[in-house]
Amino acid sequence: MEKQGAGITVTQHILKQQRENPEATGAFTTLLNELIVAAKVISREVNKAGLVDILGATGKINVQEEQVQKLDVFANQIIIERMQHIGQLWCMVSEEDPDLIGIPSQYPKGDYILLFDPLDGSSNIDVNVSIGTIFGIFKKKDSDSSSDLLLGDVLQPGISQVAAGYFIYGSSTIMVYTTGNNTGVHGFTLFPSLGEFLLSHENIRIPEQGKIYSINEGNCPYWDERTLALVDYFKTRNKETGRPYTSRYVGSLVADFHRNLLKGGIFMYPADNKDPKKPTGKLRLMVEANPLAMVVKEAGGYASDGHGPILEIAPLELHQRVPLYIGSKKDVELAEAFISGKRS
Ligand code: P6P
Repeated sequence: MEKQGAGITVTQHILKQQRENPEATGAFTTLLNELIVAAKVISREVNKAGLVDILGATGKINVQEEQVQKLDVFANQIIIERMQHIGQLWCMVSEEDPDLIGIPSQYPKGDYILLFDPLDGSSNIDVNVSIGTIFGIFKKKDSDSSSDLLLGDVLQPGISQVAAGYFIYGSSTIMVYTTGNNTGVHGFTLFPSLGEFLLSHENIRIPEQGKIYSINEGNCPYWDERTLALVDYFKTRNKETGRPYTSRYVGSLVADFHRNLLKGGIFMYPADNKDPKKPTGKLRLMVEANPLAMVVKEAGGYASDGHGPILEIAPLELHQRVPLYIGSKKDVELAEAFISGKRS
């Protein structure tokens, strides 16, 4: 076990990447460092949630028509309050808020747009299952410099993200992020005694093919024939293709994604006819699928909506939902072949 004080902090890692990027101005470093502070505050609250009255639901419903947990509200407020004054953001997008979140006039604005799911998996908060924060960062389009907050500035395809990552609040608090352009995917573990994230997973690469499939099989009555055939494929015995796969499903996207990123495998949340208002599945393009799609692509994996790359979807609205197949490249390509009808 490395002695406590050793190890590269995430701040040192970000600064090193800044030095290696000739166009870097330090703005991005400031942004990421402040987000890390917000995550440390959320981590502390999540870890003591069982001891204070911050468990349970608020009795409110969010724009996703989901029960709002007290920790959801806390996490959302912490990120907004910490990030709005750093002078690097044009605006923010939160899963918890229906509209764009502007920067109050007393603070300077910047060119970055932060999109986030403040506490993903919140239905697991009260049962001590890992939950997390997912984030993606765009640069504002070089549209006219009007100070108007334009949705067009934000509705960019995931391929335009300049960075993405997540924090997992579980047995330990881990941060995983990438700035793309072959800089790799790197993981850092929070040492509470130091208050620092130290490099623990350098240059994460996802296995090209896995042995794990993650999906909520309780939804199978609502799937179409192609989805049923795909899931049945992973469950069918076939020695040369290493099947049946093992089923692992926590119900927290960040936890299921992180396990498959490290071990290999595929996470699926297909379109279903369970809720006529959500025909394209439950997960959100802008604050969940796009950030994780950037991470997995940089780690050698792939993310699809069943017909093509998640990162190439031109968003039409802020809280657009998409079917999500994400993980090991070969497994996701196979899923895409089933869902698009190229194979059965
Ligand atoms: P289901 C959590 O509420 C979440 O948004 C993701 O974290 C998770 O992958 C998914 O929903 C679980 O949904 O329908 O399987 O409970």
